[in-house]
Amino acid sequence: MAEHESLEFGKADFVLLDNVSMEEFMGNLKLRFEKGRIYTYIGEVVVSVNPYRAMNIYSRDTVEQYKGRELYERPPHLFAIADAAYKAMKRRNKDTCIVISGESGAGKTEASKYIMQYIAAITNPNQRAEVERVKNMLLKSNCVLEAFGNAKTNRNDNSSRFGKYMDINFDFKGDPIGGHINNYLLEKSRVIFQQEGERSFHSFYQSGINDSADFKAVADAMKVIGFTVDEIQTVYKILATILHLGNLTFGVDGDVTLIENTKLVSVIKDLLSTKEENVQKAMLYRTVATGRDVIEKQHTTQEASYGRDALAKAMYERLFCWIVGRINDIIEVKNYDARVHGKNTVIGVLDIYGFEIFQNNSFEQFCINYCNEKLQQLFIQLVLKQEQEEYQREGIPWKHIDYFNNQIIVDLVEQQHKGIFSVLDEACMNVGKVTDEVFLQGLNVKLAKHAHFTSRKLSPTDKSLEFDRDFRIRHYAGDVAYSVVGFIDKNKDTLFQDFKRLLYNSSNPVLKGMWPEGKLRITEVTKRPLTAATIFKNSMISLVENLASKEPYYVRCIKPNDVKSPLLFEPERCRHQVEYLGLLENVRVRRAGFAYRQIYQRFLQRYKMISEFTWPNHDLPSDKDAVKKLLQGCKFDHDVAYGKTKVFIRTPRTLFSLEEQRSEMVQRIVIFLQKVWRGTL
Ligand code: AOV
Ligand code: MG
Repeated sequence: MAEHESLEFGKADFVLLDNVSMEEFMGNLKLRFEKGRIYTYIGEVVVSVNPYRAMNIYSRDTVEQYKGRELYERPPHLFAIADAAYKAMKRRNKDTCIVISGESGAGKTEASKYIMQYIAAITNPNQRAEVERVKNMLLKSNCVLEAFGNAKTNRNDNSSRFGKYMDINFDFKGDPIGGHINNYLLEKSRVIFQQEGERSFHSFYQSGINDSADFKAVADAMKVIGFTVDEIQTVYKILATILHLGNLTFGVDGDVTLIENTKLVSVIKDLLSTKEENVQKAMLYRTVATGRDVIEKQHTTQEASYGRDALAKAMYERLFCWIVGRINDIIEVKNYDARVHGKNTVIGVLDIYGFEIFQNNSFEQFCINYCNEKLQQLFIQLVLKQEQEEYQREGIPWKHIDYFNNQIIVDLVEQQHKGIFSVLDEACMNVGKVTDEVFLQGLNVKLAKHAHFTSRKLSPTDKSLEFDRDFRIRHYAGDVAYSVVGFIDKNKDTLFQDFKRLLYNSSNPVLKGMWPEGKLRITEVTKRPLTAATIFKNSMISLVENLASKEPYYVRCIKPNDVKSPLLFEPERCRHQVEYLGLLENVRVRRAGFAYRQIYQRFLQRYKMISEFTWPNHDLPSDKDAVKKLLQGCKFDHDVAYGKTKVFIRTPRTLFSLEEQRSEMVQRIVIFLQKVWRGTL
């Protein structure tokens, strides 16, 4: 329990609630939010409510207050959890990770930045130049990735449109020596289409159009990270190409397909450092292998437009992955000899796109929401598992707490053969018709009886399903209707080989380097590359495996309202999030029933003054015996369990009582000492 806060701010840890009910939970959350206390614990989990205003709680001074302290010693804060993850890594030589979750706009990305900032601030006390360099790179890389991977959506002005997992590597002294970023499925369709009120990626607006201050920051960051002038120029050329592609239109003359605005082609060929005729040809023809023959087939205008859009999307996605790759080259751990210095350890920070529901939800939302299901599943497993393991390890009986297990939804999406991804992949491989409708029919057949799946066909009277081509999933965080339109295309994710060859044949070496597969001849191209769904699924499975192999720390973010207001706490919206995040269950498990636990020796350190057997020192055979004697003396014995290394206290009241006795004793001791000093005793 965080003791440096008065109760006027509510309970700093939800496990200290008198009753674990939704009402009390919400009451405490609201009270704290209104008092400007945006963080509250559930044991070691931080619950964070987005304040939507600048808070004066991230300064250097605050960092100092949290550095090296125990979680319960200071008011709840992200810094405390970052410190806990850092300490655990350093003390026990363990890899740890911080998993930040919550819906779109709840504050995940901001939280991840504060965590990084904290870690940067508390490390490298000796100011080693190499470590400073690494830290600077890690912080700067954020700025670049946000410019290229974030965009304004109707839920969040700075919404992450990719998933990001960043490892920070530390040497045996606990100083950062490098890092690695994994990025997950960028929502590239945004390049060619945005819903009303939304924008494309920030990067497009920083080409001197309006966000020019940001442009400078990004350009500077890229320079600092070590991108060459040629590389930076190529980046801007690619952005410009994509913008021009958006204006390219096609027409027909007789049976010939042609580009209407040929001037643009000339601009594009300069940007891509290639020949005009090459651009023309790639836009209007595709090379196909039929048996042993290779022929050139003219596009219809429709195919040409499709190709153009696919090119724009692919160029952007490739650019993004290339940027991540370049950053990784630069920040990867170098010159570290594990045989000399021991294993280097890692803190991973996960910041993904949050659960989202839009007016129109497509393949991307489906993937994003599946990703959130996976993380929720991990939370359920680890938070319960850890707790269970701790009780087991300490030899304390454990009682099961009921909670909604979303494994059923995870299976609905990813299960072999029956899952939605499998049905989608099958539909894509269909020899006959390959359409979104075929996919929907497949779903209707395979998932007709699934409790979390429905569609117009399966529930014809359901008014909430507006369109024939919608299916709906009952997610852990709410119902979402997805339109199947575009699923097949987005899943197949094809880019004509002609475009790859076009880019590979550029005389700009940076651009050429991004498209190595452009050197393949049509006959050498793999016919069935992995689908987008399969790639995403595999990456999620390995992400979860990776997180599960580390000691996890959790930040659960809550969005207080939908209008980005700093003062508004919408009770219904918040209650819904508390519900689906399983926070109440989290509290219950945490208290089931031990609200508090402490290693014997530390417990004594804190409370030894309240018992004659332990003050100032005890002569019992072990700290465990001393704690037993102390608690028996206070008549709290019935409320505690003695584990192998820790004492567990069931009800918060006992802890309050101990705290009260402690402050009384401390006061008496202080008065006594004052008397001694003044010589009045
Ligand atoms: P998200 O990462 O959870 O959404 P962000 O971290 O981008 O959400 O937060 C959204 C906005 O809320 C930020 O741009 C800030 O204006 C504000 N905000 C969040 N946390 C704080 C804070 N601690 N202090 C002040 N303002 C804050 V998404 O990426 O959409 O899932 O895909
Ligand atoms: Mg974000």
